[in-house]
Amino acid sequence: MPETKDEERSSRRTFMALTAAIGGLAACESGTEAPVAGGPRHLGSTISPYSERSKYETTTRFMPATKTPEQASSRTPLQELQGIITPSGLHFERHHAGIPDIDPVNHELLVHGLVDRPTIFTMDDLKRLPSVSVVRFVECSGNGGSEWTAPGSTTAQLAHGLASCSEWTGVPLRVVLEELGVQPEGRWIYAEGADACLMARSVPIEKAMDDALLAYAQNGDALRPAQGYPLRLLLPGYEGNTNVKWLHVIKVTDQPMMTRDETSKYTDLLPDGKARQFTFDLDAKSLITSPSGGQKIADLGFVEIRGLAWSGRGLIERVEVSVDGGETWADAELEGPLHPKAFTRFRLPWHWDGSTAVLLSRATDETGYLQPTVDQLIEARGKNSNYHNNSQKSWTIAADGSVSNA
Ligand SMILES: Nc1nc2c(c(=O)[nH]1)N[C@H]1C(S)=C(S)[C@@H](COP(=O)(O)O)O[C@H]1N2
Ligand SMILES: [Mo]
Repeated sequence: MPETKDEERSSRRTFMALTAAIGGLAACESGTEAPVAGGPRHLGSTISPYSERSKYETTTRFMPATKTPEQASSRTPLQELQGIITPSGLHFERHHAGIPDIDPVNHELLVHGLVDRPTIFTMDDLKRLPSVSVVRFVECSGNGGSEWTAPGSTTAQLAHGLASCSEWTGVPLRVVLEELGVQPEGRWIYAEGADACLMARSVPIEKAMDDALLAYAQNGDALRPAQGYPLRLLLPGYEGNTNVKWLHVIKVTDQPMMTRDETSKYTDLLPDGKARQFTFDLDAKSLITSPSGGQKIADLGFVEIRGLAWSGRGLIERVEVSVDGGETWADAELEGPLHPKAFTRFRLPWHWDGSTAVLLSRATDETGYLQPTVDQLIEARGKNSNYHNNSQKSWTIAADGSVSNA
């Protein structure tokens, strides 16, 4: 189809022309090809109690070479996924002492400390209480840590795959705390997991009463064992570590308990020797997932630039994309419905003319905060810490269409 000057200006219309051309091709082929095995001429396989994905689909979590229970983390293949929900089987995993095998029949949650009525809940007790479902991301504060000083990760998965987004269902922690009666001196909660390291974190009571969730389901199904089955604390927007899995104790306290994971770890050492502590909120971040490192643009012409943006402080308000290394920016389209503290899908139609390009994205959240460049981040925090790297991520496109980490 010949292109007018008008069509050249609008990549959307170029795209329409493209699909028309591809559609015509396919129709023509199916009319002339001999029948192959499978398809409408053969009976398919039968129903099953639980389905697996197609055998032709092979995308997996990235597994490091060493995977002892203490050191285990796997990464979500963000560049392979669509929309905003991470399939449960591809949700990243991070655990410090392996995945415990917990029979929900025997699992209990003890809520005690500065409450009027200390109580032990079974899973059945919790499931009787008023419930909510919310779409929220979980991100390890170490996500992108390797990118801070040595931006060499070859794919989106390796660079930022310690982040995933699910629909979580559970009981608002507020409901339980109000039922039990928090005493006036109760200013913090201490949450502890039932795994071998007894992972524990302290959380301000304001967060506990705001959007903290005692989550027992993920994407409509029970939590996966790796995500904390049968119960986890979900603290939307807070650094991943605070989202205590295999949750079995909550204690209301008057001050933080200074656990290992909030003193020796998960603090950010600044250039002046001071450390940031209790840096709970994850700042706004965005990532182009396609085209991204390791991929190759097949041909000249229409390319839909796709990516994800998220902020621990609420809604994503705007995502801008640059194809010239940050010289000029265009607004990407955000796909609704938008959820606060959740992955937000952005898209921007682009016409690739075959020249080298440097792609970048930057997100602004509803507080007005703009995702920093890596130089701005280093200026603010130095190079001692590798937690909380939310800097802009670039991908370089070569003349042959191959994409690499710039
Ligand atoms: N009990 C317990 N909770 C835990 C952990 C753990 O090792 N034990 N790891 C934490 C860390 S560091 C992160 S980033 C998140 C990861 O959650 P996910 O494995 O569901 O992705 O869980 C947190 N909760
Ligand atoms: Mo983490």
